[in-house]
Amino acid sequence: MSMRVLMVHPSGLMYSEIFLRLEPLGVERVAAAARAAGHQVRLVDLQVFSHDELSGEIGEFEPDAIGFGVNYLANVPEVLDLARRLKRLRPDRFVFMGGHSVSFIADHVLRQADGALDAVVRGDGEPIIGRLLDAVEGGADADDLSRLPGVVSASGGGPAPLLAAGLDDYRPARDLTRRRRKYFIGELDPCASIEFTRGCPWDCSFCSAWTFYGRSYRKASPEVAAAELASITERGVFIVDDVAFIRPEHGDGIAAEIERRGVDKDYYLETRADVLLRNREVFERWRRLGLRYMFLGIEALDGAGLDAYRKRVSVDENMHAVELARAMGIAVAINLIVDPAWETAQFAAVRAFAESVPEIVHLSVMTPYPGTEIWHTQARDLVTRDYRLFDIQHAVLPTTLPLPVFYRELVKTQAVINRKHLGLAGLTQVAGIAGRLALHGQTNFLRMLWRFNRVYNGSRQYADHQREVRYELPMPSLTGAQPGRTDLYVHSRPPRHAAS
Ligand code: B12
Ligand code: SF4
Repeated sequence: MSMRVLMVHPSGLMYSEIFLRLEPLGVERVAAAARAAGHQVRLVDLQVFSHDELSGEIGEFEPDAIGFGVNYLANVPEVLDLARRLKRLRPDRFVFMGGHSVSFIADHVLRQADGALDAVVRGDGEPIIGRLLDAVEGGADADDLSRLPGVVSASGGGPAPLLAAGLDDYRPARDLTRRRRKYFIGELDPCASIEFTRGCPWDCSFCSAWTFYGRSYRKASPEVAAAELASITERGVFIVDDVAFIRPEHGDGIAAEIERRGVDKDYYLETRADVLLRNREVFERWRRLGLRYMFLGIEALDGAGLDAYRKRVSVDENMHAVELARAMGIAVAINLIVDPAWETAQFAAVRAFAESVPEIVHLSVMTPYPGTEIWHTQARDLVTRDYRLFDIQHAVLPTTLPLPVFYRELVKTQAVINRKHLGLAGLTQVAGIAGRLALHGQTNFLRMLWRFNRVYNGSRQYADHQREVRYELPMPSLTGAQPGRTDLYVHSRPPRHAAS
């Protein structure tokens, strides 16, 4: 016996799709585990398929179960509307969700779905998906489902989610994602994604990566990671780890396997300044293997800001890391967090900084998410709970500047940064890259260059606040005080052997 299962990844957000669109790795991994449990699985990624095409797929495949990946709060309204429509069409079909964001607000989303959603899976999907689908196939009701680890149903939630013991058991079901040539990041076009490690041992106050995994840290074995890389057809590879190469021996181990197999790719990764400085040789080795782009979460240009975010690095370390990456010939993107309290002087200072360095400077607006510490300490002031605005491109906390002026300053700063990269100096280089990619039929990068001015528009961002709100985030627990660490965790701390 087996079920027909359709896994669905929601649409991309306009504000992130300018620079990149990436394969839905989490959904692919859950799909692989469902398939290994004997079920027939298909996958539709709404980043590259339309809602009409999803309906067509459902009509043809007639799935018994439909599972949505909800890593992003901003996607919750779309997914809730889809769940309601699908349930209306066939009430006996099992509709469920899983993923990062929904894990923190499972009860709330279930209530908002008003019966259209049968279950939410919290935490890692691989260890539980087989048991969940088997239970559904066997006729489990809401009570039975709520007894499965990490599963929340109308009857509530039962035991804590299971933590996958390691990352080696399932390879993402990449064969199920169609239109793969639409996945890209900048000029890595097309681009696949891969996961070498899961979790983060730091504890920044604005981030939910560490709370999701209970500060655990798991690694794929170098042999398995390199074999997976070798099986990827795309030349570009985005390493999704929150902080790449924390453990130098792990980065070296994978590098050795890549060298042994002669895998030739271009890589993009994200890491921290202190990790880069500490493990410089590993990054140099990866540079030789094809590491071309690096995203560094610098977050603030002053010590007070870094302390407030509990980043645990100094301004000096941050700047040294940028210089080091630059000297290695790696193209660096720096992230800075925009505090809604900023006035025009702070925006001007960031513009001056952005123009003084060759790096790409990316801005994200400080946003309290459920699962972060600042959700408990700062969310009391939220000016909106509209899910769609929780995409770190909108201000959901009160701004010191009038909101339209805040967006004008934000967009002006982003435009300066964009002009710098698409300005005269960069244009010849960019034209060369775009031309080369177009010759190979890859036009994602080219299209990205034209989209910026259409998408980044202060009036449009302000207008986003005026839309009718149908779904809102839950009220935060307004303690104002710092919550206990473990109270924020989706996964409790792993047993010793799993953490290593
Ligand atoms: C790669 C990535 C992206 C990619 C998206 C790729 C894609 N299409 O999936 C890009 C770069 C586009 C992206 C963009 C954004 N991202 Co992002 N992203 C990540 C990152 C680094 C890795 C995700 C990943 O692939 N992980 C590996 C896979 C295997 O894990 P997973 O997806 O979590 O899946 C597991 C479980 O969640 C669960 N699961 C997942 N789906 C499903 C579905 C079902 C049915 C079930 C049962 C289980 C299940 O099982 C999986 C296996 O265990 C995460 C951080 C992280 N470590 O997870 C941030 C993260 C998810 N992103 C974040 C943010 C803020 C964003 C943006 C809003 C930022 C922005 N404005 O640019 C945008 C919005 C994206 C959008 N909606 O279009 C935040 C989420 C915060 C929040 N609470 O909402 C995170 C946690 C980063 C952080 N440190 O804060 N992101
Ligand atoms: S911001 Fe980076 S270092 Fe800090 S907790 Fe999140 S993933 Fe870890």
